[in-house]
Amino acid sequence: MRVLVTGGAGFIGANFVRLTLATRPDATVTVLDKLTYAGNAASIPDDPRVTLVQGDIADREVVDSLVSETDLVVHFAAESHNDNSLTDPSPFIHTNLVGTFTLLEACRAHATRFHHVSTDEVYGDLALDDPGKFTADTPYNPSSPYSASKAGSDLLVRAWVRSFGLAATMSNCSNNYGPFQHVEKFIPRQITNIIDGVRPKLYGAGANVRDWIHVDDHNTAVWTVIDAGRVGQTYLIGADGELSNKAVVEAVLVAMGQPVDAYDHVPDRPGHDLRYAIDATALREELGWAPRYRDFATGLAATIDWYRDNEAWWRPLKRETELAYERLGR
Ligand code: NAD
Ligand code: TDX
Repeated sequence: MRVLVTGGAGFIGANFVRLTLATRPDATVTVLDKLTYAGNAASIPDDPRVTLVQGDIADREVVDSLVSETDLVVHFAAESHNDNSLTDPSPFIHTNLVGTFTLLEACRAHATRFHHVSTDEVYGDLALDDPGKFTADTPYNPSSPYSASKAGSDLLVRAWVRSFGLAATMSNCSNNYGPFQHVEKFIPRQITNIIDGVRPKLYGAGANVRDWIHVDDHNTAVWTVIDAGRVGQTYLIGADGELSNKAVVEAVLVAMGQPVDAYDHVPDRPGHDLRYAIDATALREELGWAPRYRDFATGLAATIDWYRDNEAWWRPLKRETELAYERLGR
């Protein structure tokens, strides 16, 4: 099976490529990645079954040619960081909307199977005391330019399924953590700050809740949906991992042998979503998927070890990332 992975040099995509090589002996993988600030060729394993093509998913010619030679497209490529979308939304519109449109058109032309990777942020946020969680029936209500552009990309996929009969599935996942995540994101930022002797930074009071899932569990779920999901269907992916940001910072500090209160509060993110929570019942009951990492502390400890052991991977990104946060006062 020839698999085209867009964004395969990014966090989740690179872990997906690794999982695919390890579990699918018949698969060959082509990664299409622009290698933006968030992409790193070093995240892709050196393997004869993998080819990296540096290119833009909004480039029609490149996309059409690669899609014509593939059996399955798994679409991870995106501008993915909320904070960046508040500073400059423009690349979010280009990649998440025009890029997804370009892929859809190529898949339509070549009748290629498509899987679209998306986020729970398209549903907006929940109150802290809301007993409910997001389901596939929750109305879209995105808050940031990032989540609005992802919501738009989801709707494009749905339209291509309905209007053109595209064989596509979709998944919306909660917050991922694990190896190869850019140090701009919450958990790796705090781990690498502590390694550098810098205090972690908590936005606002830290009451906001995220529903954490290990990246490998996200990716086994993506393969489950590709293998067994119904075409045209959206599956929500989550592992019942709700934690406040304050609880996460404290867990990182304790796991790294620091005092539990050795962090700073910094100004809050504008429009900051309060709480995300996924109801993954359909995925579990209809498709029989279950997460392997059921305990956040275990997954977090492995992730901390990975950042300790792989400083050469993240060190070149750290200074520039922190300078950008400094400019935002965060
Ligand atoms: P990331 O920012 O780590 O990686 C994105 C990758 O896409 C990078 O390698 C980048 O170079 C590439 N890319 C960006 N623009 C491109 C373009 N125009 N053409 C080709 N490649 C381009 O992101 P991630 O955290 O790995 O997220 C992957 C996907 O999963 C995204 O679609 C995101 O919305 C979704 N998602 C992420 C999370 C999370 O917690 N990180 C949760 C749910 C869903
Ligand atoms: O230094 C920080 N301090 C802090 O308190 C950073 C970087 C973040 N935060 C907070 C903001 C969020 O409530 O931590 C939480 C997580 O922040 P991010 O890592 O930026 O993730 P989030 O905005 O929740 O979005 C992530 O999950 C959904 C991914 O970046 C998205 O791509 C995905 O769609």
